[in-house]
Amino acid sequence: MNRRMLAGPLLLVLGAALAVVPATTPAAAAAPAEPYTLWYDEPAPDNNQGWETRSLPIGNGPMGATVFGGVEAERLQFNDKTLWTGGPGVSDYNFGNWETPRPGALEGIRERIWKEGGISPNDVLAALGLKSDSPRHRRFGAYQSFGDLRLAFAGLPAQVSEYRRDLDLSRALAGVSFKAGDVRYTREYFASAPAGVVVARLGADRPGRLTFTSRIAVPANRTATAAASGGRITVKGALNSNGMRYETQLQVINEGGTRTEQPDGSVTVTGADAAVLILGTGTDYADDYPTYKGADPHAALTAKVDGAAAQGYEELRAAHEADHTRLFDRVRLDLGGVLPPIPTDDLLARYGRGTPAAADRALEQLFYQYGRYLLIASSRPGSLPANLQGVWNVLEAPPWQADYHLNINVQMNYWPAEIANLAETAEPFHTYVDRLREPGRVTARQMYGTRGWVAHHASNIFGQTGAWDHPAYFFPESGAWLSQQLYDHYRFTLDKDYLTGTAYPVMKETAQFWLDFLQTDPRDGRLVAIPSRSPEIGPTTAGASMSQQILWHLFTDLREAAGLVGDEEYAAEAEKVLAKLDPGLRVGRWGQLQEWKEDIDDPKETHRHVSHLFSVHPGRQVSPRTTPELAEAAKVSLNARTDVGTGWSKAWKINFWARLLDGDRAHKLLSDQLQTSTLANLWDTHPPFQIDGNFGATSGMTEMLLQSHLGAADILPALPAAWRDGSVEGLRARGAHTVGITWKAGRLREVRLTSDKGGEVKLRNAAFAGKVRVTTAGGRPVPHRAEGDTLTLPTRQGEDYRVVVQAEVSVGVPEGPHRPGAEVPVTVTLAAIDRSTLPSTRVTLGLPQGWTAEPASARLLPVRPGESRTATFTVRVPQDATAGAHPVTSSAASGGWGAGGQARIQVG
Ligand code: FUC
Repeated sequence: MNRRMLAGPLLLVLGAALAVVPATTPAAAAAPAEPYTLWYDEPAPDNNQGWETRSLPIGNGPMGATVFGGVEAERLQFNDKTLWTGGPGVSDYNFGNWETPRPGALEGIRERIWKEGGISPNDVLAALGLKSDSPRHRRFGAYQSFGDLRLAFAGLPAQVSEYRRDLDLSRALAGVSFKAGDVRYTREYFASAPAGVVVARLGADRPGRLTFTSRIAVPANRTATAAASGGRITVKGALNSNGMRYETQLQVINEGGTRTEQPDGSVTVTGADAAVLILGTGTDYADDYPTYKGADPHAALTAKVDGAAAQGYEELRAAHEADHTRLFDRVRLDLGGVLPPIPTDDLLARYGRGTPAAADRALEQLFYQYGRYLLIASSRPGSLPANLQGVWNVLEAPPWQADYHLNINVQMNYWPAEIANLAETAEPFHTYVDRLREPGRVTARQMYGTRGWVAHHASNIFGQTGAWDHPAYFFPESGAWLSQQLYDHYRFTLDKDYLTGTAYPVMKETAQFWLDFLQTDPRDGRLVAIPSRSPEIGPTTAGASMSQQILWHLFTDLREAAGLVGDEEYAAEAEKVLAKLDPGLRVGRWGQLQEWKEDIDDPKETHRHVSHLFSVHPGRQVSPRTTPELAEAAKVSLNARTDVGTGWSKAWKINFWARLLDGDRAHKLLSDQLQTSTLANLWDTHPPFQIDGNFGATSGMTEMLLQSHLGAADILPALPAAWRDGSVEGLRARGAHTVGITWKAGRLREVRLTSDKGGEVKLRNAAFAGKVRVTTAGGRPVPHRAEGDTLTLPTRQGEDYRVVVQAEVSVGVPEGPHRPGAEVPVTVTLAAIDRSTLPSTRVTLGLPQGWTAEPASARLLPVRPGESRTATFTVRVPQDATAGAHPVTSSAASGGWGAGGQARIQVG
């Protein structure tokens, strides 16, 4: 919080104090979105650290920009996802492939692994990797800052009041406003996907008071010419590294006042009422193997900026907002959050430190939606996928080149896409994977002598599929992991054309690689990957758990998909592999899920990668619901790893604990991430800034509320105590369903469901063992089946359904401690919480061994809607009862349904 620039108190308080209204019905859910706004009372410092921790990001997919908000010197740093050094423009670029053949290299490594059990990853990469790319990443390249739009305002005092810089996630609008003397200045920024440009409007509430000079600065690692005419600044040139041509144009449109162009390529506006700026970028990159080169960007860029300039500000903004809200508004999350009237950096700093719970919940809601916002802003159809920093980068040499890491990071970027109802944002990711196949075929043939395609641990925008000689780089499983995500898109959408045209060809060609690469393990006759390494940890062996688990998913999915597209031959091929494949699941000597085929896990290892739990998430081999022993082993492994880790590692752990059905632990990891791995602008930090943790957290929070990887839509599978009351709208479940959920006091109240394709839907929650009412939105009763906690109902395409819980049972226990031998009055209350009358019901208590209740059971008379009835029992605490909390459960059951509650009796 800023001490120097005093915020105008009243305006800010009112602006931020709008409470989040809990949405309990679909009608309320359709109301305007909550104030999902990040705001600050100071600018971001004008340096790299200020950029990383405090600038506010906007983006339209291909382009991104960050707002600093300086009063006299405003800075908009901007990016275009195609501007990279390296690649085919560098004469000796070779897609990471070998320059000369290395006969016997793979066989030599395999022989040593069979003989020695495990060998050093350095040896593997020395034999199979490409000599280091030096100077660092000269050929591989790195994502580049495009430049900075600099605005120098004349006549503003050093001291201003009522300063506010904000980012409204629901409208994708960034803003700056302050008062200088008697004039209020405002700036509004957005990145329009329909127009393909970044737009700014600078205003003042008194006529003629806006005077500024705009110019564009670009980094020094390129040639650059700057010119200005007709209010249009054009800066263009080529990167020194690879000759990639780039161009940026800024159109300055003044309302009132005068405009002049200077020979240095800057434009000055004097005495205007307002001004609109339109910024566009282009390069001659094309996603086109092997040259990756397209046309000079000038013509297309000019047309784009001309087109946007012709539209006018209001029209541009209306189209932008309509486009953004179409995606953003699909999901609403209410955890009972109420934003307090404090800046977001203060909200974050106070999180989990005894502030009102409603403020913490508000930050969690904001963080959740920020993940969705960032995905919309950095990944739109027709552009490259979100990289390690989404689309935002201020440096010439960003961390890890801001590239595409394929051993978890790019996968994690897209975890929220389906479940958080942004499936179309994954299109760039699908296309990217699809296009990697062409270069990947060459690498597969050269390095391993196989069919199919392969990529390793990291790639660029130029089809790098080979491996560097750094030990982290050996990860040929990346393609199989990527394929799993492509097939999942089919599971969520049931889009047969996508399956046939995109996912299946990728899956099949990936499988071809593995059909040739897999070897029979002489120890047990099973098929294993060799060499194989658990990402970035331990020795290189045969059949590390993650490799095998990923391959189990690949061939299991392939068998299913081949059946769906009618490729019988490959369905049979997959079946054959699965019969012999080592599934990578073993419980080791300290009860852990083994990370390797050999029982060599170190219980003290706290490495950030927890790759052997791929089977828990994003995989589906291990779950407390289906494989309880393996799930226990997974918990042992995860506990040993501890809750520490980089931002993305914590985010992954939210997903793990959600899948292990431990909502409180998942929530603990979320709060750890917010407290220790989140920057003031709510970007995730590894450290440094790395965006996967933002996406992973949004995914994990969704997994706490809804899971569908085991067939049924599992409702509130990992609800933490901290999220006592709430609702969520618009989540997606596999099988092409949209799901809304309302809960109260930690228990399910209502599920809202719409099916894109109709068909039978299975829902899972303990409440379904009790009495529920299932209707269409119009109130027509829908026949359904209940078996234990699973409810099955037929659905028709596009129809809305409501499943409303009718009965709630609660147990009342007087506060303890109670002495051994004491008689404790325990009440069981049955409430008819919706419209059904609950028929006469028998109520019983479940007590610890040796405890007794009087009476043994009680009969309650019918309960009318909105009313409740209570039975009272006298529970005797045995003389030998130990001190501590003892569970008491209750059940109420009547013809075909039953419902339960529970509490604890404290003995001491
Ligand atoms: C993987 C991780 C690192 C980092 C990098 C970008 O290699 O092990 O932690 O996230 O990707």
